[in-house]
Amino acid sequence: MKITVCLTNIKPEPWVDSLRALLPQADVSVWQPGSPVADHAVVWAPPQQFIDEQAGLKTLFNIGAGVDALLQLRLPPTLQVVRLDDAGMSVQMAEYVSHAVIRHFREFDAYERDVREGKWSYRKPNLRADFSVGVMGLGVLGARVAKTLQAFEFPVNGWSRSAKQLPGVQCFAGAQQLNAFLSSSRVLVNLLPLTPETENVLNQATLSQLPPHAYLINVARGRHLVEDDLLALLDSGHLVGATLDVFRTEPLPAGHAFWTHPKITVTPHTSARTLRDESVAQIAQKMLALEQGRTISGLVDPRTGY
Ligand code: NDP
Ligand code: OXD
Repeated sequence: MKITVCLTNIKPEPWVDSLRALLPQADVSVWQPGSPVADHAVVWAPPQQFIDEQAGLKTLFNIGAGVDALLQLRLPPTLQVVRLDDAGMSVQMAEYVSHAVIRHFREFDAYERDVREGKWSYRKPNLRADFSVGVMGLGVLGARVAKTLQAFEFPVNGWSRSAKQLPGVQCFAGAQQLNAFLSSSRVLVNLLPLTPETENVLNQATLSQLPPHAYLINVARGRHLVEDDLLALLDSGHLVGATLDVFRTEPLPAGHAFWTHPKITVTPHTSARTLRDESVAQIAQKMLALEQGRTISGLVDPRTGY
């Protein structure tokens, strides 16, 4: 089995070493222009030249959960794309989102401000029953986030494409139930994949359906959010704040309004990082399964884009 590794802006050698350790029978190398065609590839943001030269490649293993950037390339119809299936990301996402929800619910920013000013002041506690959290996307990451938030006894809603039943979660599905989902979610968490259907889904019309004083947490992709619509809704007071991990342009450009906005918390696309050991273990197992003719999870459906 021949494996090629093509990672843009990531050092490939540690990935090659880990793959060699787990698959000693395989021929693993770093892709260079003109490299021979491999059976499988491990990729992050490969150039179109890589796809064009590797005609005949069977599988692209993306070292992330989101495949939106890969699907922008011209891919041969026979090439299978496989995304990371958790591989240690869901627990990180659950930590990040729980932190953001609890920080907002318990008003820790306000307490920190008061303490900096030497004030020993109590705030009236928020009621958990008024803090329903709506999770958009109930896949690998969204389902884990929904489950974790229930441990803190927040009412949890979920929205997905197909109808679902998750214990303790009020589930909504499809475009026809989007407004009902939004109007019952005081905190909105976006964990959708970026597809033609979901691009710009966080906009003036949808965010206005949230109850007054709602809060947004976007941890999926920057292109889900219409940035000016968020700013306008924060100015009007309909939304009281946002935690944003992903942006239309990354890194977030210097001087962008989000950097210093008093109601916005920014993190540098770090809510759930790819963990090399877990990812290589998952990818190696899946390569062996494919070589033995077994089916694997995490295959991307080119028709839905995720
Ligand atoms: P999954 O593919 O497991 O889940 C996607 C979910 O979104 C599914 O529940 C799916 O519905 C739902 N969905 C897709 N399209 C629509 C639609 N049009 N309307 C309603 N629901 C829809 O993905 P993951 O949970 O693994 O990852 C989600 C995203 O998180 C990734 O695509 C990536 O963009 C982002 N991400 C961000 C990271 C970060 O560090 N910021 C790290 C990792 C991922 P159904 O179940 O019915 O198919
Ligand atoms: C991913 C990401 O999609 O890190 O895995 O954003």
